[in-house]
Amino acid sequence: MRKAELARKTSETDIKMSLNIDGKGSYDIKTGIEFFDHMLNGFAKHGFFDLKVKVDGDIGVDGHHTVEDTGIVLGNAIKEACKDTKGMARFGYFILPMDDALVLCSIDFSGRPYLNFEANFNQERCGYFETELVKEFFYAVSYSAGMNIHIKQLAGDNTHHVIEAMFKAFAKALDMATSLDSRITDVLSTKGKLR
Ligand SMILES: [Mn+2]
Repeated sequence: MRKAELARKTSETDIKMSLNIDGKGSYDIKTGIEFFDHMLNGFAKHGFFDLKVKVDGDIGVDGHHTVEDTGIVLGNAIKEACKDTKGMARFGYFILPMDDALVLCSIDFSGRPYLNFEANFNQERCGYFETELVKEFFYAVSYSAGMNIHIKQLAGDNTHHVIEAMFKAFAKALDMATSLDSRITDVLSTKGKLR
């Protein structure tokens, strides 16, 4: 089982996380922002990752530090759990529908960070969650995990649906990219090295 257990504490957030890449989709997530919990629950469930997250963040300021720092720790946890890159599929993609919403997510778990994020949200908030933080979250994940992430909204009016489709599309793409393929006997790169 590929697992990671991490803790990160700053003056802004105190985060404890455990991740099992080879899980069954169980989750226990409390970030203090219920909409964000809802998104991470969907990420764990649909990626078949076991994920526990406890965040004590300065949400009295706003959600920025909590969401960004959770992205940093999740990226670090993915990188740590997948430190042995041998046999890993590396690329993953999904186009996920959710009623009106259609979202593409494509990733290369290459060791190189990059985020391309194309979306237009109709709402500034979903509950207490500021929608501009979705991009901050995926930016943090891409940099701390060391992966290319392209996320593109292909359709959708309902902001809740579009964001939820992003988290689920990312989950499916990451599940594919981190899957082990018995045909890959070494590391899937002509350079012979990932990261
Ligand atoms: Mn929902």
